[in-house]
Amino acid sequence: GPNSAAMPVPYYITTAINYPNGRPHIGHAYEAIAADAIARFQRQAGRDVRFQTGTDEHGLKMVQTARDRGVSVRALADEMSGYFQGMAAKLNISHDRFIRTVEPDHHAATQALWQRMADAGDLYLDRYEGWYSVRDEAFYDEKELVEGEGGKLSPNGTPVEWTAEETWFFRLSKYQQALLDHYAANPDFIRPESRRNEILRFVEGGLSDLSVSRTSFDWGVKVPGSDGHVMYVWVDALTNYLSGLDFPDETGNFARWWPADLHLIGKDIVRFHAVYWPAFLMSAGIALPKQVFGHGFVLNRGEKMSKSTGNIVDPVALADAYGVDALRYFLLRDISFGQDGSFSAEAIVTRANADLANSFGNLAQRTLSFIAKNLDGALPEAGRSDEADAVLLASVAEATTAFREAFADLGLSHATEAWMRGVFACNQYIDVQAPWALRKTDPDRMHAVLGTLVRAIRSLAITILPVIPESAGKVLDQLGAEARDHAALDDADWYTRLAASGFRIAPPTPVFPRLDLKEEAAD
Ligand code: ME8
Repeated sequence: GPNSAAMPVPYYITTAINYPNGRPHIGHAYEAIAADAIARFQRQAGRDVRFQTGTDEHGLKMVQTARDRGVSVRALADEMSGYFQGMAAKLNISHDRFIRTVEPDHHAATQALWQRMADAGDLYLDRYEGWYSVRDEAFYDEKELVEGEGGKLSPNGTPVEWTAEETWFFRLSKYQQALLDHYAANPDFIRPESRRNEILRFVEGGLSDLSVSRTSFDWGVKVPGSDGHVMYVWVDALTNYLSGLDFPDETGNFARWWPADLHLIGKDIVRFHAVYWPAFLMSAGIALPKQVFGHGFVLNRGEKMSKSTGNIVDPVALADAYGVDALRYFLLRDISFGQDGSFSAEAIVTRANADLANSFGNLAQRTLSFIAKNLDGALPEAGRSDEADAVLLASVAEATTAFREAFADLGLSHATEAWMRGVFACNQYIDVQAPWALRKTDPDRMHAVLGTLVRAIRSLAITILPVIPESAGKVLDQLGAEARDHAALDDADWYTRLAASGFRIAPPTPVFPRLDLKEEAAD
């Protein structure tokens, strides 16, 4: 019927917007890469994807960093936001929108949201006295603080300072039950489970009203009708997810993509996304995002990265040294998604060599160069098939299906692990079938083996595209494989069509070089 024409279903995914008070580090790269892989996967699945990332440029941390460096806050924001945009370009991030919170439209959107919360009766003026961590840009209750060497610290171990000023408050306490009801009715709203439990405990413990404006500095979004007040940076930061869709215009992009399917963020900012944000949205009468996923932290050889220990690693330098796809593959394969994980240059090299260069790369290179050399690049003919061919193609189909199932559920490392099972099956097959030996003794059988491998390599390359888009794309180019979405995996006729087109495989350039550890990048 007229309604059955495949109308692509929208999918809106966002990363956190990063504080540009310094250059991007590997944690920022990790989040961007994970979100990008998910966005690419959903596009392959036929979804109409919108993917947003950006920089969060207001707040006291920016003000203080600019003061320390002796530059204007805007100059600091412009320079550092540029590095984040450069990182996204370098890492092959396929975002549709890079939002900066200094943009005038974002200010207007945030003021519109504020006005709705005011209209709902949820904002009131009072005096705030309490603890604030500039590093976390967060207020903390006395009971949450821990005693550190130099005084009180936030639960994240960051310094807190006593703050006392007149501010606007948001009636967060009013939303305690509504939030708990929402978590109960939507068990997947907060993932993974550990984060969900943490948030449940926090909200069950009672919510205080939230101070949502500041008067001691003016770098931020102005509170409408309240001279001297700028909004608390998290009010404006969270609103980026709406302003990127042209809110308060609720037609166009907003109508198409809101509510978001996934806010992908790190574990340290789940409270802002799973408590404050839904409460603001409820107050403003706006639908809630479908899911908040708090991924784990990337640690440098098991250590937390910090400016003071000087162990912050520049992801662009790492990508230059080892290749973008080696870095992407390593981060998504070696870190169990949702948990913390460790990284080191050695670990990247070891993983990329084992899985990409020696396994998948070698498989593609051996097969394609053999065809280029011995069949003059023509696609192998049907030949004499054997049960082993069907068994291999079934193992590969099983691996690619397992990849898709795990990936759709954000089991990114399990997905990649499943994919490798398909690669191993191919390498076993090629060793047992030994097509090079069949060239003289049984060319008919050789054709069947090579044709089976071409099919398997294409499926594996399409499947791994979201993780390593550039190199998997090159393998598919070498194979003449044009369609690259999930539907292409089920297209049984492509091989015959390609063969009939007269396509020839050219002598291939290796796509996955063997990596060596580089001294400079290892530190
Ligand atoms: O939190 N490993 O910005 P941010 C993995 N502006 N992820 C990490 C990480 C690490 N070592 N360090 C940080 C902010 N992240 C706010 C967000 S959103 C409306 C506003 C993650 O630059 C962190 O968890 O401190 C967050 O998701 C993102 O990087 C940006 O952190």
